Amino acid sequence: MTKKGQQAGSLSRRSLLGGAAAIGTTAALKSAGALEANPANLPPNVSEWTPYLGAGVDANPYGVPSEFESHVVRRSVEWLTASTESSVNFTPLQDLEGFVTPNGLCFERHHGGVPEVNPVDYRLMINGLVDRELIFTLDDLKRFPQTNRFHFLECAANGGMEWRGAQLNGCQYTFGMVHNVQYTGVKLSDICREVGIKPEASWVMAEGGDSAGMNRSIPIEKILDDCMIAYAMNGEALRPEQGYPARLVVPGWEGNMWVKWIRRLEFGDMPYMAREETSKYTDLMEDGKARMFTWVMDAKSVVTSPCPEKALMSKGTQLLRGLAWSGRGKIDRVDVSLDGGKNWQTAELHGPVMDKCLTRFTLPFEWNGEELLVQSRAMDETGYVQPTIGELQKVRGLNSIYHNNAIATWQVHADGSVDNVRLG
Ligand SMILES: Nc1nc2c(c(=O)[nH]1)N[C@H]1C(S)=C(S)[C@@H](COP(=O)(O)O)O[C@H]1N2
Ligand SMILES: [Mo]
Repeated sequence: MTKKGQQAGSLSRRSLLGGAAAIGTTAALKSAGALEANPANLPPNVSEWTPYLGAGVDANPYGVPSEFESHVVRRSVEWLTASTESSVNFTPLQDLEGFVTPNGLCFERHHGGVPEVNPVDYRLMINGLVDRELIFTLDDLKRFPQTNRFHFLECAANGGMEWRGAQLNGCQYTFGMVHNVQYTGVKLSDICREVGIKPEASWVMAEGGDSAGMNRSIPIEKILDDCMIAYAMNGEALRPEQGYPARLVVPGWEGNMWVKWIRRLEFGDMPYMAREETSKYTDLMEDGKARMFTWVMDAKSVVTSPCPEKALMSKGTQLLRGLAWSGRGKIDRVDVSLDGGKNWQTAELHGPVMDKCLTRFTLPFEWNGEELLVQSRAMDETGYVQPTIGELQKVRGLNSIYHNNAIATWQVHADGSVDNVRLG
């Protein structure tokens, strides 16, 4: 077993996490006031906020979280990308409950910054092997029949830094390139009916309106199956970071294909071999060849508490929390181990358990100060079982970056603090 950081050479925990390193530790919680209550506010006293009128209804025309939740934010890792415009940040999974990611906390990944798209000037153009090449306004899209679906979006690079050993000491940094919202929009099969697809059309090239002009090829079967153009998330307009005013939704498939600020769909009869599916988002194997078009995100899970940011604060009964998901369908079962994979217990799944959607699980356990090696293992409705990193590396070798869905291990120490470690 090696500890985080050991294989990362000069990468110290401090430099990786900066100010965020202490979050979740006893010291940080103390300084945030979370542990040391003011006795004057406690029963049977009248708390200081009780005798006075509170803020009025106009204080926050658009509501924001309590100031005591200000540590619940997206975070980025400085050395991961060259600039903020071509960068990524991470969802604070360890601070969320249920299975919905709040819009302001959805991780962001963009290759050319967030464009400011005026919805009045927004257009979606359809061209290529169709009977009628059409250009839709946003209002046109909103006149189509509507579909509402919860789906996770995971970047294929999620956990990519962990292939060769535990590096980033946090649930947020090792698993946070995933979010899960309810999308409202139009099924692409309905748009296809409107434009009429020629029989020889077998691929669609989806192109973004950002400065990266990011594009991907998608097989027509997937387009007709469950892809959609979304114009809302969690009930409100898409956030600019997530592709306002419209993005492609490709359920269960790698996040890179979910083209944001979508401006064009071209129907063709071959893949377009775009940068993002040749140079990037391919998996380099041991023999020097790269796997291409590895679209589906296989079953994966993470324990969100305890985790490096969520130390155990007391002995006795604890409630372990986690999230599981699969790009192949519904989560069927999640098992949890507290001893590094020797013994497993089945966790409770909190419904609704939906297709290609995050599923919350919990498991109560007793803790009396002993060291734990906490793992979770997801199984989906196809029978697929989340692999160990050893099993994954046997097939994939050591060159991979993308598609790491291996079981992770959190080591809980006697003082309740938690580290990301590599077993095996
Ligand atoms: N137009 C455009 N679409 C894009 C990107 C981009 O840079 N430009 N990034 C892709 C990548 S790599 C991912 S993982 C997802 C991230 O979606 P999010 O920002 O909503 O998390 O968007 C994808 N769609
Ligand atoms: Mo991505």
